[in-house]
Amino acid sequence: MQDKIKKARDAIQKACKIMVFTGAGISRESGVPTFREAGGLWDKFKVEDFATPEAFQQRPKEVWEWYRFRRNLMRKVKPNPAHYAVAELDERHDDFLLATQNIDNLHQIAGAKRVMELHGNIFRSYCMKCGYEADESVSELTGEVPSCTRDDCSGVMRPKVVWFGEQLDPDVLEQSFRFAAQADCCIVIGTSGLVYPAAQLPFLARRNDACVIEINPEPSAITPITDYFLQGPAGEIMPQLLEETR
Ligand code: BJW
Ligand code: ZN
Repeated sequence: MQDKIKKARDAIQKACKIMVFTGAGISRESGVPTFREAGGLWDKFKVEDFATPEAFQQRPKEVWEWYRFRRNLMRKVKPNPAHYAVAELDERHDDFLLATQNIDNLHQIAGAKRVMELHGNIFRSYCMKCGYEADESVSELTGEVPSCTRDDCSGVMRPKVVWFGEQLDPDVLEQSFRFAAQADCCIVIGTSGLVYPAAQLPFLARRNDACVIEINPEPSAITPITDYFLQGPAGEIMPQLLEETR
C-alpha cells in the first residue's frame, strides 16, 4: 500500500492539470451519511419519495422537511482531513478543478476555491416561478413550504439541488467535462460512480490517458479504470498523498 501511495503521489506531483472528483464518501468521516451503502440514506428513504421533481410536486411539505433535517445535520458538521488535503491541492496547483457531487459545502469551508457543484448546494433555494435565489446557510425561509420573498411573487421555493431526471447546470457540466477531457491526473474520492452524467468525468480523463487515482474503502464502478486504487477511508489516505511534498 505504501508503495502505491508513493507512486500516486509522484503522479500527482508530475501532473499539470489535476481534476478531483468527489462523492458522499469524502464527507462520511465528518458524519454526513452516504446514499447507497448499508445504513445510507437510500436504506431509510426511497429515492422516488424525496429526490425527484415528481415527489416535490406531490408532497412538497415532506420533501422540505427532509431537506431541513439534512440541512440541520450538515450545518453542524466540519470538514475532515480529506477536505483539507483537497483544498491544499487547489492552492498548490495552478491548473486544478474540483468537481463534487456533494451538496454539503464542506469543500468550500475547508478552503477549496475552484469548485464545481454538480448536484447543487443544500443551503441554497430558488423560486420556481421567478428564479430568485436565496442563501439559507444562516437562517431558513419560513413556512412549511417556503414562498418567494421577492416583491409580491410568492412563488414556491425549492432546494437548489439536482434531483433524478433533472438536468445538471449546463455551464457547470460543460466546464467539468472540458477540464476532465484535458486532465492528466484525476483523483476520485468516495463515490460509487453510479450516477450519470457526473460519473462520466473519470472516464473522460482516462480517455485522455490521465492517471486515475481512486480512494475508497470499497471498489466502485470506477475502480476498473484506475491506475492506483487506494483502498481505505479518505480522511486517512488523502493527506498521505500530499506528505513529503509539503
Ligand atoms: C468512502 C468512505 C470513506 C464510504 N472514504 N469513501 C446514463 C445511464 C444510466 C442512467 C442515467 C444515465 N444518464 C442519466 C441517467 C439517469 C440518472 C442516473 O444516473 N441514474 C442511475 C442511478 C441509474 N441521472 C440523472 O437523472 C441526472 N440527470 C440527468 O441525467 O439529466 C439528463 C436527463 C434528464 C431526463 C432524462 C434523461 C436524462 C441527475 C442525477 C442527480 C443525482 N442527485 C442526487 C441527490 C442530490 C440531492 C440530495 O442529496 O438530496 O445526488 S442522488 C445522490 O447520488 C446524490 C449524489 O451526489 C449521487 C452520487 O452518490 P455518491 O456520492 O456516489 O454516493 P454513494 O452513496 O453512492 O457512494 C458513496 C461511496 O463512498 C461508496 O463507494 C463508499 O464505499 C464510499 N465511502 N466511506 C472514502 N470514509
Ligand atoms: Zn419568485
